[in-house]
Amino acid sequence: MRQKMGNYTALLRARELLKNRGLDAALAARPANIRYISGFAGTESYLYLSAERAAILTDSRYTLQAQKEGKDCQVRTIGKGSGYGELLEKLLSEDGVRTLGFEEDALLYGTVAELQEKSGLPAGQWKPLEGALSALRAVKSAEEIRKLEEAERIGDAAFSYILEELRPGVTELQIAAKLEYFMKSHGAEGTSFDTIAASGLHSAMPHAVPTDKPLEKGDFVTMDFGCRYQGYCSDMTRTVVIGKADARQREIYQVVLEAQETALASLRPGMTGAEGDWLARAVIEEAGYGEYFGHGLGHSVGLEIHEKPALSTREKTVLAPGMIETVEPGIYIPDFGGVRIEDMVVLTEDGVRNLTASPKELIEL
Ligand SMILES: [Mn+2]
Repeated sequence: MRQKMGNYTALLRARELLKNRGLDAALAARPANIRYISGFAGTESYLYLSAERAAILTDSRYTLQAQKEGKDCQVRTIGKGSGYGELLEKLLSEDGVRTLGFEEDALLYGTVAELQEKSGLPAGQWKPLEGALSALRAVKSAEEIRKLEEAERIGDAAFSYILEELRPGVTELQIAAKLEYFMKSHGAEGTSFDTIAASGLHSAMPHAVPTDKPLEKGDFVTMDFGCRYQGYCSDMTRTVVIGKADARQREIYQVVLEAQETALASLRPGMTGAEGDWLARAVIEEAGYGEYFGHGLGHSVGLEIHEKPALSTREKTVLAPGMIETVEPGIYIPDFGGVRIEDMVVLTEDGVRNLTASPKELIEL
C-alpha cells in the first residue's frame, strides 16, 4: 500500500504561503507539489487550494485514486461539457476568489489562456507563484531522507550487479536494460530518468542516449541511473574502463575524482549553490580541463529528479541542512571520451552525509 504522503504540515505551510503572497487561492499543477501537499500521486491533474478548501481537479482515470490518497481534499472530476476551466470557475465563485496563484513554470501558455477564459478570472488576477510551492519541498524531513536513502541503496546494488555484466560485446542498450530490470526487481517503482549508458566516444556526451554500440576494449563506460522508491528519486553516476585504462584516461579520471572528493569534503550549509559549484570547478580548472566541464556541479533531488537549489555558477540560493544535492563533476573531451562521478548527499549541520556507497577508485574490467 502506498503510504499517505500529503501531510497536514505541508498543507498549512502552503496556506501560509498564500497569505504571505496576498493570494486568495492557488492552482498547483506540478505533480510533485500536488503530491507533497495533498498526498495524491496522480498526474495531469490540479490541486486548488484556498483558505476554505483543498480540491483535486482530475479526470475519471484518477478519481478513485484521488479520493483514496487525497484524504483532506475534495475531489472534482471533469466530465461532459465541464472541463477544468468550468470546475475552476465554480470554485472561484464559491470562495469569492479575486487573486489566484498559478504555477507558470509547470503550465503551457495555451493551457493558462484557456483556463483564464473558461474560469472568467481575468489574466491580471492570475499571479505567478515563481516556484514558491516547489521551494516548500527544498528541505527534506527525516522520513523523506529515509526514502531517498533507500532509493540510492537500490542504485548502489544495481551498480555492483552491473559490474559483473560489463564485458566486450554487451551493448549500451543492454546495460541500460539490465540496470533498469535490476532496480525494478529490487523494490524500485521505476526509473527516475532515462538511464544513460555511454561507451567509448559516446562518453564525451554528458547525456548520451544508449545505442546498440557494443562495449570494446579500452572504452570508458559512463552509467548514470536512478530509481524511484515511494515517490522519491535516486541519482548516481560511475565511469569504468573496459580493459586497461591508458595514461590519459587515468589522468582525467583522477582529476574528476579529486574534484568530486574536494567538493564532498567542503560542501556545507551557508554556502550558495554557486560557491558549492566552485569547489569542484576550481580543481578541474586548475588541472587545465575547465573548458571540458560545461554543466553545473549538481542539483537537488526529491519527488522530482531535478529540483532547486542547484549547485551551479548561477545559483544564489543559500544551502541549508536537510537539502539534498548531487555532486557530479565531469570532464568530456570530444573525439576522446568522458568521465563523470556522481554521488547524492544530504546537507547536515556542518557538512554533508553521502547517501551513495559505491566505490569510486578507477575500476578496470
Ligand atoms: Mn544527476
